[in-house]
Amino acid sequence: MSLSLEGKTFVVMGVANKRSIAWGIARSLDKAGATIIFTYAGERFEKSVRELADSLEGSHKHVLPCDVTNDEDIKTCFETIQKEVGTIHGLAHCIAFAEKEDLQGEYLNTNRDNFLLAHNISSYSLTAVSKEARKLMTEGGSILTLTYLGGERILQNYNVMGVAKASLEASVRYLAGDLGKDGIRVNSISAGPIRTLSAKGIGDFNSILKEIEEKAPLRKNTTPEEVGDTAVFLLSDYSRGVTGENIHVDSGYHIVG
Ligand code: NDP
Ligand code: N5H
Repeated sequence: MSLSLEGKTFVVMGVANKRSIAWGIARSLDKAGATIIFTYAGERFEKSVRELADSLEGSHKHVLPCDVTNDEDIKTCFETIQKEVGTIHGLAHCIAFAEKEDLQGEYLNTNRDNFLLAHNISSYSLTAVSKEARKLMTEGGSILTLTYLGGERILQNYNVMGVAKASLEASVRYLAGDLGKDGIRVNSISAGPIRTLSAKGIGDFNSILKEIEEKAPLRKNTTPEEVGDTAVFLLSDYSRGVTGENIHVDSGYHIVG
């Protein structure tokens, strides 16, 4: 067994730009020799995702639309993959959304529509894409999603996203329970804060990063490369005994009281 992923194909969902955690995962997969299929939501990102895909060492020809709020989109996307590629060996789900107004103040003020939107995109979507991906994972494989510490404890301003991440983490366990018999593992990475497009406009992001530098056991912030390399481990057979797990790639911050 080797950590080479040559001959293996993975779907990476959620590259918006070069700062995206999904892009860190894609770079690590590319280094390991894997073939990557990219999916994006907004049309405005198609060109940039294709340019990024072309900038990698390997040849990654497939860049497909997939808005995870739309069942038809998900079905069409995976049918296209089935037709054009066939078997896949795993998937990295790097997608979340909540309305900006809900990422400040009191969680209590979240209205029903915004609660459902955050849960739809950030949690249910993992279940929806896993159902379609399973059909193409004829040799077994590994599904991965991204979560944050705010799903385990209250963190200021994370609010409805924390509740959605708790739901996502529970989904990881139930999906692991369902898919284990098909040789498919399901895990999450809980990443430390990384300055991405999603994190843009968060007022006190600098002070959050500073606190981690001061308090985390490793005294440094998390990089997309660190998340990418753990993703390669989870997507490879080296982690063949691991499922339903949440691995913190956060310089150890979550153990600090
Ligand atoms: P990015 O902004 O780079 O990525 C977020 C992605 O979500 C975008 O590519 C966006 O696609 C996608 N997305 C939103 N709505 C939809 C939709 N309806 N259908 C399909 N895709 C959609 O941010 P990150 O890399 O930071 O986020 C990736 C994941 O990492 C998220 O789950 C986030 O919660 C998690 N995470 C981030 C941390 C951080 O500090 N940055 C820490 C811990 C976890 P598009 O732009 O095309 O709409
Ligand atoms: C405790 C914190 C700080 C509070 C911030 C919360 C961030 C939540 C993440 C969600 C995904 C951000 C989000 O939905 C932003 C959108 O409302 C606006 N942005 C967009 O629409 C852009 C253009 C697109 C690309 O973004 C998305 N998501 O589609 C948490 C931070 C310390 C860590 C963090 C940033 C965690 C995380 O989960 O991302």
